Amino acid sequence: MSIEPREGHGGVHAVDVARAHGVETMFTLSGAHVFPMYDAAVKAEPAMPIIDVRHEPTAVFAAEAIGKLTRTPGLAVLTAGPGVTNGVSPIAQASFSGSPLVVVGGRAPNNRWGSGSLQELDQPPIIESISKSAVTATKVDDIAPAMDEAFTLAGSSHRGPTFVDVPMDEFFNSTTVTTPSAGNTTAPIEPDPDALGQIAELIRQSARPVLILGTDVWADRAEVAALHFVEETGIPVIANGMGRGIVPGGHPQLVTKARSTSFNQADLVIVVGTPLDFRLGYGIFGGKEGATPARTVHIADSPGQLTTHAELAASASGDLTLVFTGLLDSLTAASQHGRRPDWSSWIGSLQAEVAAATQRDNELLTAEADPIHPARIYGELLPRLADDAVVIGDGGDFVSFAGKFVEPKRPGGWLDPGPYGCLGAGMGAAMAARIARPSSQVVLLYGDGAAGMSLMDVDSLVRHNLPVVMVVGNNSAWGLEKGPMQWLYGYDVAADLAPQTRYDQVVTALGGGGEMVTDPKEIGPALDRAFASGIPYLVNVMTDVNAAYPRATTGI
Ligand SMILES: Cc1ncc(C[n+]2csc(CCOP(=O)(O)OP(=O)(O)O)c2C)c(N)n1
Ligand SMILES: [Mg+2]
Repeated sequence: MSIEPREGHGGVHAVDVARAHGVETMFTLSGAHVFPMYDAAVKAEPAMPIIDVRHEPTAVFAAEAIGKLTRTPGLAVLTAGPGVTNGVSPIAQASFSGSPLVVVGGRAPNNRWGSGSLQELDQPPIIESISKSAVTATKVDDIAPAMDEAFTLAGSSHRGPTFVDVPMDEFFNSTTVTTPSAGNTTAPIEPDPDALGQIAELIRQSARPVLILGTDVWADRAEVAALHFVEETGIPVIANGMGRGIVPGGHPQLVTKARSTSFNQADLVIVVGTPLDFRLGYGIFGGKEGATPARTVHIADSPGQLTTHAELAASASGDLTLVFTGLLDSLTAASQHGRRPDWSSWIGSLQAEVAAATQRDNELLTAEADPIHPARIYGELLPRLADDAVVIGDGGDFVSFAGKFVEPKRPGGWLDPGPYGCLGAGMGAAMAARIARPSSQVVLLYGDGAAGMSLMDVDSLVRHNLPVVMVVGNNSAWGLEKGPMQWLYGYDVAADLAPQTRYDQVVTALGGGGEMVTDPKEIGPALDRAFASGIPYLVNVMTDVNAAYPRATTGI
């Protein structure tokens, strides 16, 4: 890719590079330090849409979610000082989730540096530890190369956020630029064939293997190769993060509902594209009551992602499509010599467990309880979800229930808080989903606590005509903190929210629609009205604060 020589101010060059890297939308909240970005976006041909929000985290969460959904880096533009520091949590989330994201910061002018001009803050040192790179484009001529590098780095495995700030005087300066670019990403990393051979051998020897597919399988565009591998080998699968939907919900090899049995009884667990963190028992599977734990294999999209704490039987890193095809080739070559493993009884026992769990789930999904059990909301939502729906979780227990009940039919449509667990990410993600998937349902599942962090940005949904359906599981509490505090201390504090707050009326006041629901039978019709409304619409369901999520992990 090469950009024609062009005369213009710094913003023109920054927007040119962003567009060359596939950026279609800019997310921002105004500040004079970054006006050149707006001027360039408005005058670009065609103009680049600017989605301006009411609080910077929403802009950065939106850009991060564009990265997650489209696998092309999203772009957020933050004004100097407080604009940039308001972006810290979402940038950290992008780092934890491996989301491709470029953040452009305004910066106090060079010609005043050290004299105390407005918002004079050296920002890269603040962002450095939560990004792949954080640099200042010191001169107008540095802007295009710095942006080009930021996009290439953000979009290359292991993906993540990058940051470039530009001194205001240089941003407004003009220059002529020709930017050579190697393209969006660096070359794919070839996995080591010997490592793949070793893993294939472990799989062949295994009587009870389980494969875990995580976010990076999607992020690395390996979902087709992964499903092919799964179907060719017959291996049971558990999905994690954006790995959900790669093996479609209802597939006979998807045993997420038999998660604990799978982990406890497996003799080999192969984890692909996700860290061995608290969500996966730190990489220790089984081994309870003197039993032998499973052997663990870790496969990552790049060497830096491989675990340093867990004991591994083998590991490999590199482009995940090459990993899956390499593993399958190795297994197929061996099975031609009559050594194809037979896991049918293992799969059969897990399927029986899945069927039993589905039966148990059904009782909760249809619960008539008063106050409403949060699971009933999912009982009503699931049959109304199209295969290409984008479902976003932002909250505590209410979102954990979503994780339990929603099994996406396609990959790339499930956005959860990820290992950073940052409340407040949902509104930006919903904005991004509406833009990236214009014809899909977009459903934002909000805990009432989480809703309070971003609900004012319904104003942005309305101004920019971005209809999404919001569903609040309103238990009048920070439920995921209230329960544990009760358990630890026998009392709780700082965990209650006002009873029956009318979040639906907040949305109505901001120009959307909504309604409150207290009767379980009314949830379904309310959701139908929400999907049919064509405006930002919030269904505010009063739920039972005592119906806590039955949690197996604490995150510690
Ligand atoms: C930014 C941020 N602040 C605080 C927390 C700690 N936290 C985790 S879950 C939770 C409660 C969430 O409450 P709500 O959104 O109402 O969902 P519920 O658990 O009640 O279903 C809190 C406060 C967090 N994860 N992120
Ligand atoms: Mg709550």
